[in-house]
Amino acid sequence: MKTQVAIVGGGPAGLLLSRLLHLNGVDNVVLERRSRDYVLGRIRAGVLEQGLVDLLHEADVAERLKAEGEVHAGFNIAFHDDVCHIDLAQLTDGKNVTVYGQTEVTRDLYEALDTAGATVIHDAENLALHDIDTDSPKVTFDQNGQEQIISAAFIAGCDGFHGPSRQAIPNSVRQEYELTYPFGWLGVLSETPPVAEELMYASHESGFALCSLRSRQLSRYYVQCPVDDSVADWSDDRFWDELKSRLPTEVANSLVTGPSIEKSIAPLRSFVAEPMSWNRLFLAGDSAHIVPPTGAKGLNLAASDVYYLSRAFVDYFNRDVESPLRDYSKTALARVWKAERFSWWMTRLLHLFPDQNKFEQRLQAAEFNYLLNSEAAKLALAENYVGLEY
Ligand code: RFL
Ligand code: PHB
Repeated sequence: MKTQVAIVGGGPAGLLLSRLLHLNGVDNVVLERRSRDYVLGRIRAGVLEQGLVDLLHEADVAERLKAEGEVHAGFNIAFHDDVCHIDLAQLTDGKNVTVYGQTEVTRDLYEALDTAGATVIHDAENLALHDIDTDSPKVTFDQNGQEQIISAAFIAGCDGFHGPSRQAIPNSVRQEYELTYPFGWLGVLSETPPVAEELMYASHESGFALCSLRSRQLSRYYVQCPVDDSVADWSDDRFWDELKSRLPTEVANSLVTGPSIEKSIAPLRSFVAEPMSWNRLFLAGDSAHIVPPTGAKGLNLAASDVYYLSRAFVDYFNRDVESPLRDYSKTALARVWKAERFSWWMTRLLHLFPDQNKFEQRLQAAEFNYLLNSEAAKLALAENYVGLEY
Protein backbone atom coordinates (compact mmCIF):
# COMPACT_ATOMS: atom_id res chain seq x y z
CA MET A 1 0.00 0.00 0.00
CA LYS A 2 1.19 3.53 -0.76
CA THR A 3 0.05 6.80 0.79
CA GLN A 4 1.27 10.36 1.32
CA VAL A 5 1.21 10.33 5.15
CA ALA A 6 1.20 7.15 7.25
CA ILE A 7 -0.28 8.07 10.64
CA VAL A 8 0.75 5.79 13.51
CA GLY A 9 -1.88 5.85 16.32
CA GLY A 10 -5.63 6.41 16.23
CA GLY A 11 -6.03 8.52 19.36
CA PRO A 12 -7.26 12.12 19.14
CA ALA A 13 -3.99 13.40 17.58
CA GLY A 14 -3.88 10.80 14.80
CA LEU A 15 -7.60 10.97 13.98
CA LEU A 16 -7.72 14.78 13.90
CA LEU A 17 -4.61 14.93 11.70
CA SER A 18 -6.14 12.36 9.34
CA ARG A 19 -9.39 14.31 9.09
CA LEU A 20 -7.72 17.68 8.42
CA LEU A 21 -5.43 16.15 5.77
CA HIS A 22 -8.39 14.40 4.11
CA LEU A 23 -10.36 17.63 3.88
CA ASN A 24 -7.37 19.16 2.09
CA GLY A 25 -6.91 16.29 -0.33
CA VAL A 26 -3.79 14.80 1.31
CA ASP A 27 -3.96 11.00 1.20
CA ASN A 28 -3.30 9.23 4.50
CA VAL A 29 -3.78 5.98 6.41
CA VAL A 30 -4.25 5.63 10.20
CA LEU A 31 -2.75 2.55 11.91
CA GLU A 32 -4.05 1.76 15.39
CA ARG A 33 -2.90 -1.08 17.59
CA ARG A 34 -6.16 -1.42 19.52
CA SER A 35 -9.79 -2.04 18.58
CA ARG A 36 -12.13 0.89 18.21
CA ASP A 37 -14.11 -0.16 21.30
CA TYR A 38 -10.93 -0.19 23.37
CA VAL A 39 -9.96 3.32 22.21
CA LEU A 40 -13.47 4.60 22.97
CA GLY A 41 -13.47 2.97 26.40
CA ARG A 42 -10.59 5.11 27.71
CA ILE A 43 -11.80 7.94 29.93
CA ARG A 44 -9.35 10.79 29.79
CA ALA A 45 -9.47 14.56 29.35
CA GLY A 46 -12.58 16.71 29.49
CA VAL A 47 -11.65 20.39 29.10
CA LEU A 48 -11.21 21.82 25.58
CA GLU A 49 -9.52 25.14 24.83
CA GLN A 50 -11.10 27.44 22.24
CA GLY A 51 -8.26 26.56 19.83
CA LEU A 52 -9.29 22.90 19.85
CA VAL A 53 -12.99 23.79 19.55
CA ASP A 54 -12.13 25.95 16.50
CA LEU A 55 -10.09 23.12 15.00
CA LEU A 56 -12.99 20.68 15.45
CA HIS A 57 -15.23 23.16 13.64
CA GLU A 58 -12.66 23.42 10.84
CA ALA A 59 -12.63 19.60 10.69
CA ASP A 60 -16.44 19.67 10.39
CA VAL A 61 -16.91 17.38 13.40
CA ALA A 62 -18.39 19.88 15.84
CA GLU A 63 -22.13 19.33 15.52
CA ARG A 64 -22.52 17.25 18.70
CA LEU A 65 -19.92 19.37 20.48
CA LYS A 66 -22.04 22.44 19.74
CA ALA A 67 -25.18 20.77 21.06
CA GLU A 68 -23.77 18.90 24.07
CA GLY A 69 -20.53 20.68 25.04
CA GLU A 70 -20.83 22.95 28.08
CA VAL A 71 -19.17 26.35 27.86
CA HIS A 72 -17.42 27.22 31.14
CA ALA A 73 -16.59 30.89 31.73
CA GLY A 74 -14.84 30.26 35.06
CA PHE A 75 -13.73 27.76 37.71
CA ASN A 76 -12.80 27.68 41.40
CA ILE A 77 -9.63 26.91 43.30
CA ALA A 78 -10.00 26.01 46.97
CA PHE A 79 -7.09 26.11 49.37
CA HIS A 80 -8.36 24.51 52.56
CA ASP A 81 -11.50 26.59 53.25
CA ASP A 82 -10.57 29.65 51.13
CA VAL A 83 -12.02 29.71 47.63
CA CYS A 84 -10.61 31.74 44.72
CA HIS A 85 -12.89 32.19 41.72
CA ILE A 86 -11.18 32.51 38.35
CA ASP A 87 -13.51 34.42 36.03
CA LEU A 88 -12.00 33.32 32.72
CA ALA A 89 -14.33 35.36 30.54
CA GLN A 90 -13.85 38.60 32.45
CA LEU A 91 -10.06 38.19 32.76
CA THR A 92 -9.45 37.22 29.11
CA ASP A 93 -11.92 39.40 27.21
CA GLY A 94 -14.64 36.81 26.77
CA LYS A 95 -12.55 33.65 26.27
CA ASN A 96 -13.65 30.41 27.91
CA VAL A 97 -13.24 26.61 27.80
CA THR A 98 -15.67 23.87 26.78
CA VAL A 99 -16.35 20.73 28.80
CA TYR A 100 -16.72 17.80 26.38
CA GLY A 101 -15.05 14.42 26.89
CA GLN A 102 -12.04 13.24 24.89
CA THR A 103 -14.00 10.02 24.29
CA GLU A 104 -16.72 12.03 22.52
CA VAL A 105 -14.17 13.95 20.43
CA THR A 106 -12.70 10.61 19.35
CA ARG A 107 -16.14 9.14 18.59
CA ASP A 108 -17.06 12.17 16.42
CA LEU A 109 -13.79 11.90 14.50
CA TYR A 110 -14.25 8.16 13.83
CA GLU A 111 -17.75 8.81 12.50
CA ALA A 112 -16.60 11.57 10.14
CA LEU A 113 -13.67 9.45 8.89
CA ASP A 114 -16.03 6.50 8.25
CA THR A 115 -18.49 8.66 6.33
CA ALA A 116 -15.69 10.09 4.19
CA GLY A 117 -14.33 6.60 3.46
CA ALA A 118 -10.96 7.24 5.16
CA THR A 119 -8.70 4.27 5.93
CA VAL A 120 -8.33 3.53 9.64
CA ILE A 121 -6.75 0.12 10.26
CA HIS A 122 -7.37 -1.32 13.74
CA ASP A 123 -5.61 -4.21 15.50
CA ALA A 124 -2.34 -3.37 13.71
CA GLU A 125 0.18 -5.47 15.68
CA ASN A 126 3.98 -5.35 15.93
CA LEU A 127 4.16 -2.06 14.08
CA ALA A 128 7.65 -0.85 13.14
CA LEU A 129 9.03 2.21 11.35
CA HIS A 130 11.74 1.83 8.67
CA ASP A 131 13.98 4.01 6.49
CA ILE A 132 12.84 7.32 8.00
CA ASP A 133 16.17 8.86 6.97
CA THR A 134 15.46 8.09 3.29
CA ASP A 135 12.95 9.47 0.74
CA SER A 136 10.79 6.36 1.04
CA PRO A 137 10.02 5.61 4.68
CA LYS A 138 7.88 2.57 5.47
CA VAL A 139 5.71 1.19 8.20
CA THR A 140 5.28 -2.56 8.68
CA PHE A 141 2.69 -4.28 10.86
CA ASP A 142 0.82 -7.55 11.25
CA GLN A 143 -2.87 -7.82 10.53
CA ASN A 144 -4.64 -11.14 11.03
CA GLY A 145 -1.23 -12.81 11.14
CA GLN A 146 -0.10 -11.33 7.79
CA GLU A 147 2.69 -8.78 7.48
CA GLN A 148 1.66 -5.58 5.71
CA ILE A 149 3.89 -2.79 4.36
CA ILE A 150 2.89 0.83 3.81
CA SER A 151 5.20 3.19 1.92
CA ALA A 152 4.66 6.90 2.46
CA ALA A 153 6.26 10.24 1.83
CA PHE A 154 6.10 10.98 5.56
CA ILE A 155 5.25 9.22 8.83
CA ALA A 156 3.31 11.02 11.58
CA GLY A 157 4.00 9.48 15.00
CA CYS A 158 0.76 9.99 16.97
CA ASP A 159 1.12 6.81 19.02
CA GLY A 160 1.16 8.21 22.54
CA PHE A 161 3.82 7.95 25.22
CA HIS A 162 4.40 4.17 24.87
CA GLY A 163 4.33 3.95 21.06
CA PRO A 164 7.35 3.08 18.88
CA SER A 165 7.63 6.34 16.87
CA ARG A 166 9.64 8.42 19.32
CA GLN A 167 12.11 5.54 19.78
CA ALA A 168 12.74 5.55 16.02
CA ILE A 169 14.65 8.82 16.43
CA PRO A 170 18.24 7.74 17.21
CA ASN A 171 19.45 8.18 20.79
CA SER A 172 22.31 10.31 19.51
CA VAL A 173 19.78 12.87 18.21
CA ARG A 174 16.97 12.62 20.75
CA GLN A 175 17.05 14.55 24.02
CA GLU A 176 14.51 13.70 26.71
CA TYR A 177 13.57 15.98 29.59
CA GLU A 178 11.54 14.48 32.41
CA LEU A 179 10.10 15.11 35.87
CA THR A 180 8.15 12.45 37.71
CA TYR A 181 5.90 13.16 40.67
CA PRO A 182 5.60 10.94 43.74
CA PHE A 183 1.81 10.62 43.37
CA GLY A 184 -0.94 9.80 40.91
CA TRP A 185 -4.58 10.72 40.34
CA LEU A 186 -7.36 8.30 41.13
CA GLY A 187 -10.29 9.18 38.86
CA VAL A 188 -13.93 8.15 39.26
CA LEU A 189 -16.79 8.58 36.79
CA SER A 190 -20.28 8.43 38.31
CA GLU A 191 -23.81 8.93 37.02
CA THR A 192 -24.57 11.63 39.56
CA PRO A 193 -25.24 15.35 39.14
CA PRO A 194 -22.00 17.35 39.47
CA VAL A 195 -21.43 19.00 42.86
CA ALA A 196 -21.30 22.47 41.25
CA GLU A 197 -21.84 24.19 37.91
CA GLU A 198 -18.13 24.95 37.54
CA LEU A 199 -14.97 22.86 38.06
CA MET A 200 -13.29 23.03 41.46
CA TYR A 201 -9.58 22.32 42.03
CA ALA A 202 -8.93 21.78 45.76
CA SER A 203 -5.72 21.74 47.78
CA HIS A 204 -5.97 20.20 51.23
CA GLU A 205 -3.49 19.03 53.87
CA SER A 206 -4.20 15.40 52.95
CA GLY A 207 -3.82 16.05 49.22
CA PHE A 208 -5.31 17.41 46.01
CA ALA A 209 -8.86 16.82 44.73
CA LEU A 210 -10.74 17.88 41.58
CA CYS A 211 -14.46 18.05 40.88
CA SER A 212 -15.16 17.93 37.17
CA LEU A 213 -17.99 16.73 34.99
CA ARG A 214 -19.02 15.46 31.60
CA SER A 215 -22.69 16.55 31.67
CA ARG A 216 -25.45 17.49 34.12
CA GLN A 217 -25.89 13.79 34.91
CA LEU A 218 -22.29 12.59 34.73
CA SER A 219 -19.56 13.63 37.16
CA ARG A 220 -15.80 13.13 37.03
CA TYR A 221 -13.88 13.38 40.31
CA TYR A 222 -10.20 12.87 41.15
CA VAL A 223 -8.12 12.57 44.32
CA GLN A 224 -4.34 12.59 44.60
CA CYS A 225 -3.11 9.15 45.75
CA PRO A 226 0.22 7.38 46.29
CA VAL A 227 1.69 6.41 42.91
CA ASP A 228 1.85 2.70 43.74
CA ASP A 229 -1.77 2.41 44.93
CA SER A 230 -4.01 0.18 42.85
CA VAL A 231 -7.70 0.60 42.05
CA ALA A 232 -8.44 -2.40 44.30
CA ASP A 233 -7.24 -0.33 47.29
CA TRP A 234 -10.04 2.14 46.69
CA SER A 235 -13.64 1.04 47.34
CA ASP A 236 -16.28 3.56 46.25
CA ASP A 237 -16.95 4.38 49.93
CA ARG A 238 -13.29 5.09 50.62
CA PHE A 239 -13.09 7.29 47.52
CA TRP A 240 -16.16 9.39 48.43
CA ASP A 241 -15.02 9.79 52.06
CA GLU A 242 -11.58 10.94 50.96
CA LEU A 243 -12.97 13.33 48.34
CA LYS A 244 -15.38 14.90 50.85
CA SER A 245 -12.65 15.37 53.44
CA ARG A 246 -10.58 17.38 50.93
CA LEU A 247 -13.34 19.77 49.81
CA PRO A 248 -14.52 22.93 51.59
CA THR A 249 -17.27 21.87 54.05
CA GLU A 250 -20.09 23.57 52.16
CA VAL A 251 -19.15 21.86 48.91
CA ALA A 252 -18.68 18.46 50.60
CA ASN A 253 -22.15 18.75 52.12
CA SER A 254 -23.79 19.10 48.72
CA LEU A 255 -21.88 16.24 47.06
CA VAL A 256 -24.17 13.56 45.63
CA THR A 257 -22.46 10.16 45.67
CA GLY A 258 -23.31 6.98 43.78
CA PRO A 259 -21.69 3.86 42.34
CA SER A 260 -18.61 4.44 40.18
CA ILE A 261 -18.93 3.41 36.54
CA GLU A 262 -15.20 3.79 35.87
CA LYS A 263 -12.22 4.02 38.18
CA SER A 264 -8.57 4.33 37.18
CA ILE A 265 -5.21 5.60 38.44
CA ALA A 266 -2.90 7.69 36.26
CA PRO A 267 0.69 8.53 37.27
CA LEU A 268 1.74 12.17 36.94
CA ARG A 269 4.64 13.02 34.68
CA SER A 270 6.20 15.98 32.87
CA PHE A 271 8.11 14.90 29.76
CA VAL A 272 9.39 16.45 26.53
CA ALA A 273 11.35 14.79 23.70
CA GLU A 274 13.34 17.02 21.35
CA PRO A 275 13.37 17.37 18.42
CA MET A 276 9.77 16.57 17.46
CA SER A 277 10.81 15.64 13.92
CA TRP A 278 13.69 13.81 12.27
CA ASN A 279 14.03 13.37 8.54
CA ARG A 280 10.70 11.90 7.35
CA LEU A 281 9.18 11.37 10.83
CA PHE A 282 7.04 13.95 12.67
CA LEU A 283 5.78 13.44 16.24
CA ALA A 284 2.52 14.93 17.58
CA GLY A 285 0.74 14.69 20.95
CA ASP A 286 1.70 12.36 23.81
CA SER A 287 4.34 10.60 21.66
CA ALA A 288 6.49 13.73 22.10
CA HIS A 289 5.35 15.17 25.42
CA ILE A 290 3.37 14.50 28.60
CA VAL A 291 1.99 17.03 31.07
CA PRO A 292 0.47 16.29 34.46
CA PRO A 293 -3.33 16.67 34.05
CA THR A 294 -3.61 19.55 36.55
CA GLY A 295 -3.75 22.26 33.87
CA ALA A 296 -6.01 20.22 31.53
CA LYS A 297 -3.44 20.65 28.78
CA GLY A 298 -2.63 17.12 27.44
CA LEU A 299 -5.32 16.84 24.80
CA ASN A 300 -5.13 20.54 23.96
CA LEU A 301 -1.41 20.29 23.31
CA ALA A 302 -1.98 17.33 21.00
CA ALA A 303 -4.42 19.59 19.12
CA SER A 304 -1.98 22.49 18.68
CA ASP A 305 0.69 20.07 17.36
CA VAL A 306 -1.86 18.77 14.85
CA TYR A 307 -2.76 22.33 13.87
CA TYR A 308 0.88 23.11 12.97
CA LEU A 309 1.57 19.72 11.39
CA SER A 310 -1.58 19.54 9.25
CA ARG A 311 -0.88 23.01 7.84
CA ALA A 312 2.75 22.11 7.19
CA PHE A 313 1.79 18.94 5.25
CA VAL A 314 -0.86 20.83 3.25
CA ASP A 315 1.72 23.54 2.39
CA TYR A 316 4.18 20.85 1.29
CA PHE A 317 1.81 18.78 -0.86
CA ASN A 318 -0.56 21.44 -2.21
CA ARG A 319 1.58 24.57 -2.42
CA ASP A 320 5.11 23.24 -2.79
CA VAL A 321 6.15 25.20 0.33
CA GLU A 322 8.57 23.27 2.56
CA SER A 323 9.55 25.69 5.32
CA PRO A 324 6.63 25.04 7.76
CA LEU A 325 7.48 21.32 7.76
CA ARG A 326 11.17 22.10 8.29
CA ASP A 327 10.27 24.44 11.17
CA TYR A 328 7.56 22.18 12.68
CA SER A 329 9.60 20.95 15.65
CA LYS A 330 10.72 24.45 16.64
CA THR A 331 7.23 25.93 16.21
CA ALA A 332 5.47 23.17 18.18
CA LEU A 333 8.08 23.02 20.97
CA ALA A 334 7.75 26.73 21.73
CA ARG A 335 4.10 26.18 22.70
CA VAL A 336 4.78 22.79 24.32
CA TRP A 337 7.27 24.23 26.81
CA LYS A 338 4.85 26.99 27.86
CA ALA A 339 2.16 24.39 28.54
CA GLU A 340 4.72 22.28 30.42
CA ARG A 341 5.58 25.29 32.56
CA PHE A 342 1.95 26.04 33.33
CA SER A 343 1.04 22.40 34.13
CA TRP A 344 4.09 22.05 36.39
CA TRP A 345 3.25 25.34 38.15
CA MET A 346 -0.37 24.35 38.79
CA THR A 347 0.68 20.88 39.97
CA ARG A 348 3.15 22.40 42.42
CA LEU A 349 0.60 24.91 43.71
CA LEU A 350 -2.11 22.38 44.47
CA HIS A 351 -0.59 19.02 45.49
CA LEU A 352 0.79 17.69 48.71
CA PHE A 353 4.43 16.76 48.07
CA PRO A 354 5.46 14.07 50.59
CA ASP A 355 8.99 15.45 50.98
CA GLN A 356 7.92 19.09 51.27
CA ASN A 357 9.41 20.90 54.26
CA LYS A 358 7.69 23.60 56.33
CA PHE A 359 9.33 26.41 54.37
CA GLU A 360 7.95 25.02 51.11
CA GLN A 361 4.50 24.62 52.68
CA ARG A 362 4.54 28.30 53.62
CA LEU A 363 5.60 29.22 50.06
CA GLN A 364 2.70 27.20 48.67
CA ALA A 365 0.26 29.03 50.97
CA ALA A 366 1.80 32.38 49.97
CA GLU A 367 1.45 31.50 46.29
CA PHE A 368 -2.26 30.82 46.79
CA ASN A 369 -2.69 33.96 48.87
CA TYR A 370 -1.04 36.01 46.12
CA LEU A 371 -3.41 34.49 43.57
CA LEU A 372 -6.41 35.21 45.77
CA ASN A 373 -5.52 38.89 46.08
CA SER A 374 -3.88 39.80 42.78
CA GLU A 375 -5.74 40.45 39.52
CA ALA A 376 -2.38 40.13 37.69
CA ALA A 377 -1.82 36.64 39.10
CA LYS A 378 -5.38 35.62 38.23
CA LEU A 379 -4.92 36.95 34.70
CA ALA A 380 -1.70 34.95 34.22
CA LEU A 381 -3.53 31.81 35.30
CA ALA A 382 -6.60 32.54 33.18
CA GLU A 383 -4.74 33.26 29.94
CA ASN A 384 -2.87 29.97 30.23
CA TYR A 385 -5.97 27.99 31.21
CA VAL A 386 -8.03 29.17 28.22
CA GLY A 387 -5.00 28.37 26.07
CA LEU A 388 -2.17 30.41 24.58
CA GLU A 389 -2.48 31.46 20.92
CA TYR A 390 -1.43 28.89 18.30
P1 RFL B 1 -3.20 8.80 22.86
O1 RFL B 1 -4.56 9.21 23.22
O2 RFL B 1 -2.39 8.04 23.86
O3 RFL B 1 -3.32 7.96 21.52
C1 RFL B 1 -2.22 7.24 21.00
C2 RFL B 1 -2.77 6.08 20.20
O4 RFL B 1 -1.68 5.35 19.63
C3 RFL B 1 -1.95 3.97 19.78
N1 RFL B 1 -0.70 3.21 19.74
C4 RFL B 1 -0.30 2.48 18.69
N2 RFL B 1 -0.85 2.31 17.47
C5 RFL B 1 -0.20 1.48 16.61
N3 RFL B 1 0.96 0.80 16.93
C6 RFL B 1 1.54 0.96 18.14
N4 RFL B 1 2.64 0.31 18.47
C7 RFL B 1 0.91 1.83 19.07
N5 RFL B 1 1.19 2.23 20.35
C8 RFL B 1 0.22 3.06 20.73
C9 RFL B 1 -2.67 3.86 21.12
O5 RFL B 1 -3.44 2.67 21.22
C10 RFL B 1 -3.54 5.11 21.08
O6 RFL B 1 -4.83 4.87 20.53
O7 RFL B 1 -2.31 10.06 22.42
P2 RFL B 1 -2.70 11.40 21.63
O8 RFL B 1 -3.55 11.08 20.44
O9 RFL B 1 -1.45 12.14 21.49
O10 RFL B 1 -3.69 12.20 22.61
C11 RFL B 1 -3.18 12.73 23.80
C12 RFL B 1 -4.25 12.65 24.89
O11 RFL B 1 -4.84 11.37 24.89
C13 RFL B 1 -3.61 12.91 26.25
O12 RFL B 1 -2.75 14.03 26.21
C14 RFL B 1 -4.60 13.18 27.36
O13 RFL B 1 -5.65 12.26 27.43
C15 RFL B 1 -3.80 13.16 28.66
N6 RFL B 1 -4.61 12.82 29.78
C16 RFL B 1 -5.39 13.79 30.28
N7 RFL B 1 -5.30 15.04 29.76
C17 RFL B 1 -6.06 16.00 30.22
O14 RFL B 1 -5.99 17.13 29.69
N8 RFL B 1 -6.94 15.74 31.26
C18 RFL B 1 -7.06 14.48 31.82
O15 RFL B 1 -7.85 14.27 32.70
C19 RFL B 1 -6.26 13.46 31.34
N9 RFL B 1 -6.33 12.22 31.87
C20 RFL B 1 -4.63 11.51 30.31
C21 RFL B 1 -5.53 11.24 31.36
C22 RFL B 1 -3.78 10.50 29.85
C23 RFL B 1 -3.79 9.22 30.40
N10 RFL B 1 -2.84 8.25 29.91
C24 RFL B 1 -2.13 8.46 28.67
C25 RFL B 1 -2.34 7.18 30.65
C26 RFL B 1 -5.60 9.96 31.89
C27 RFL B 1 -4.75 8.93 31.42
C28 RFL B 1 -4.91 7.57 32.03
C1 PHB C 1 -11.48 16.01 33.57
O1 PHB C 1 -12.66 16.41 33.52
O2 PHB C 1 -11.20 14.81 33.36
C2 PHB C 1 -10.39 16.96 33.91
C3 PHB C 1 -10.69 18.31 34.03
C4 PHB C 1 -9.69 19.20 34.36
C5 PHB C 1 -8.40 18.75 34.53
C6 PHB C 1 -8.11 17.40 34.38
C7 PHB C 1 -9.11 16.51 34.07
O3 PHB C 1 -7.42 19.63 34.87
